Amino acid sequence: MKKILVTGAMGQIGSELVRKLRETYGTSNVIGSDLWKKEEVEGPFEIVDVTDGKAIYETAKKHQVDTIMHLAALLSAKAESAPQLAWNLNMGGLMNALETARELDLQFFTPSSIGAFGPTTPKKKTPQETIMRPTTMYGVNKVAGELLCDYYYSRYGVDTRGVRYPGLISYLTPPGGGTTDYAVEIFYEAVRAKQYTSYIAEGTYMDMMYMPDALNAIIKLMEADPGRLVHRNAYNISAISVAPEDFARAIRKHIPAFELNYDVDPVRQQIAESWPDNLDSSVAEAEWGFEAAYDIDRMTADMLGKLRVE
Ligand code: NAD
Ligand code: AKB
Repeated sequence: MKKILVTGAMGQIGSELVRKLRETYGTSNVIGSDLWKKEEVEGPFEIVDVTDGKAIYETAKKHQVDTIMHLAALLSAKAESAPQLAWNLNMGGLMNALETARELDLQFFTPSSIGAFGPTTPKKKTPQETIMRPTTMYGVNKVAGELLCDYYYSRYGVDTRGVRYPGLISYLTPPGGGTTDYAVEIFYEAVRAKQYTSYIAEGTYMDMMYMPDALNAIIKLMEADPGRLVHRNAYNISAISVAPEDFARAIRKHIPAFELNYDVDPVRQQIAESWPDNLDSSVAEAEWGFEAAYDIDRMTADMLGKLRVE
């Protein structure tokens, strides 16, 4: 049985990952942690600032965990408005969490992103191994983070594993300041106002994934036979390659009056244009059996159903 410490557990991924892990491994075996906590959140939880290495170490030791899932980070758009803070949190926090994993011999997961790629990367069917010259602070952090995780594996034998997530779509916790946030907002606004004004331009494709597929991917990767994992940090995974107008088409099948307008934000548009249209996930499929169950229509039906009920 695993015992897992999750950092950044109040965020878009963490809030759902903790629930899913508790369903899988039992409530007492999953310790959430973040800078803050919603009152209603139940189960073991610690306030931990990941820039404080001692705090991560002591929390992991106190709860005798065997795994860290390190999620605390600043996302792409926020990182672009505070690049120094992003470096300190994204790199400093990762280094601290890896050090704890090394010292206590823990399994380690942290997500990379499509943001690790840049404008010179092949845009379509982006290969697992290819040019990685990102032009954002977030991307620089993600590439450096992937290399650091590989280093901790090859130098110290820490069992580090990761995926390059696309933009994630979910209905429980709003996204925390990324370039792909529009892909969540569009569903909330479709239900609330039957219209959405997109800050990403028509025809701009990026990879997206529904949260259940993203969570299943973590569990599958962490449980995979280590002998089969050649790439480790980090695997391309892909589900739905979409532009804003594709979401509008899918939403109109449920809300025919839905209107999509555009008011493009130059900063986030430039970031989006520097990222791939869709990743090739064949290496993840071959090495640990990655698969995505949700296409755009199935995800749209589920998202709208869940948001209408709330
Ligand atoms: P989020 O912004 O929703 O949540 C991040 C959490 O980290 C927040 O709850 C925040 O309070 C916490 N945090 C911030 N500073 C902290 C600190 N100093 N100490 C402890 N906690 C701190 O982010 P998310 O979307 O859940 O992303 C989690 C990870 O997944 C990040 O590494 C992100 O780059 C990666 N990722 C996310 C997506 C996505 O679409 N959500 C896609 C690709 C990769
Ligand atoms: C962001 O837009 O920053 C994230 C990501 C794809 O990494 N959603």
